[in-house]
Amino acid sequence: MSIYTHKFLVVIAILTMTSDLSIEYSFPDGFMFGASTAAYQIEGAWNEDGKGESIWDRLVHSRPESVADGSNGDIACDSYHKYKEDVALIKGLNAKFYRFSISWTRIAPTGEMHKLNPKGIEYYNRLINEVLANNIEPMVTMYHWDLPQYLQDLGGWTNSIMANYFEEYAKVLFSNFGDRVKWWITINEPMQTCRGYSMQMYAPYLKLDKTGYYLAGHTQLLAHSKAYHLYNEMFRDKQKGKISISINANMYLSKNGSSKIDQDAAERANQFELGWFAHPIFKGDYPPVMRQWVDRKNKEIGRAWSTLPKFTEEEIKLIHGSADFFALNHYTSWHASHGKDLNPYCNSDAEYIGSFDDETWMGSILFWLKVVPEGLHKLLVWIKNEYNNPPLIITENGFVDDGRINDLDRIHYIKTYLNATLQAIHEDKCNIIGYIYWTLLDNFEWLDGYGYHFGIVSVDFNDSKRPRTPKASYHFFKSVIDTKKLDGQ
Ligand code: GBE
Repeated sequence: MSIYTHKFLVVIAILTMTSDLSIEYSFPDGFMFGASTAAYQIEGAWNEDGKGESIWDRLVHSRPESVADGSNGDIACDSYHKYKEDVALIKGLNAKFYRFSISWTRIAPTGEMHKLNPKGIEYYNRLINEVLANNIEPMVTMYHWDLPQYLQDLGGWTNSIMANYFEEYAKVLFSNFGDRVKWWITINEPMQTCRGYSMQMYAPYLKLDKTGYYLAGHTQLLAHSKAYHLYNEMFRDKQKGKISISINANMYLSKNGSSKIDQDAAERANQFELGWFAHPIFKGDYPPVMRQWVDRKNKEIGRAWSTLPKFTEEEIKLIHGSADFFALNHYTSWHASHGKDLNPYCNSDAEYIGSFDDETWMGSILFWLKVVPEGLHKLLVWIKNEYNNPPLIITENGFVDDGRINDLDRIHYIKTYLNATLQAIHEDKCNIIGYIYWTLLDNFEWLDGYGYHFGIVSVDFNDSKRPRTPKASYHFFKSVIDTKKLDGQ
């Protein structure tokens, strides 16, 4: 990019910044700004240096038609070779945090920890050291959806033994990297993992309906808590890090604001999505409304047991309290009203109808992503009230477009969502300590392929060198980080 284009983008970014919001609030000192990526979406090098096959490698190679453009992550952003450039981009933002994930099959090709791959461990050592050398803190996600295929062949997350495999994997990560990594996310968005077992939305691309859905969630909660307790028992004293799990949640707002049955439907939807994973960790066991409704639904159809498995008393205790902070991934909001929905994205057990029929909600090129910053504000207050105001990091929040460099809609999204965050901090005293944008680089957007861009940095996928170009939103985000304000002062 020429120096002129660069200056032009900065001017545009600053003009946009000052136009539609006049915001007084500042981000508190020490507020953690960063950007996020995930191994399968950026690394490429899918079979290099001893890496084993993951469920994503298997899916994209065996069923390429399942990806919108028939593409895959074989090369992606080639970050396996270009990680230094990625780190330099985080550095250029003046961001303090880089959140990335580790590919389990690079560490151990089959997922079994007695057969480690030293070259995989070396790669993450190089990456972590590069991050630290640039005065950036790594936040490491252990699992962002790329399960070893060998473990999938054992049933994957529907087999409760996976919790033990995950604990062993976590032990290897703490032992090798925990001297330098102080922020850990065990699992990214457990609910989306479950959709890979129920409705073919992700790998392993299974259609096991609610049975696979709730089983996969149950095992992930157990896996997470085992990793957490292992850290407490073996590593915490020495390594002094923090651990959580990134829970994704839309905000469900009552469609007819004052209608009690719609309010209840929206509350149920929130409990069935965010509460599914947050309630066991921050309050203990599944949300009561989820237990009651799923059990009743199963009884009604004559199933002998509930598809929502039960924890033992001991498991409830192990899971309860197993997070040092609340890690929230949030993109958008829905309306919810009472009723039976055929929309597969809505959990039919919760009996709500989801919709986006609000003309004031700006859209995007993906049907599910509407710009509803007030939804984030309400969600942050909901979490504060529901879980006793835990320290919270927004570990993902991002906007999708067609990949333009002058991405004014993305600037608008980031600005209004950060404004909602500031309101929650200053007006509602929500204990929010960080914001990590999804994502640093345009990348392989799972089954949507390469046509949908969330990055603040563009990547030219037609050029084998995969050159990176910061977008206008990159410069805007940097100015927020530099000034701690949204108005560019
Ligand atoms: C994140 O998930 C992922 O962590 C990241 O890897 C991904 O690139 C990013 O999203 C962008 O998609 O009913 O609203 O769920 C289906 C965010 C589409 C959660 C969108 C899939 C939200 C899960 C409709 N959703 N996404 S629905």
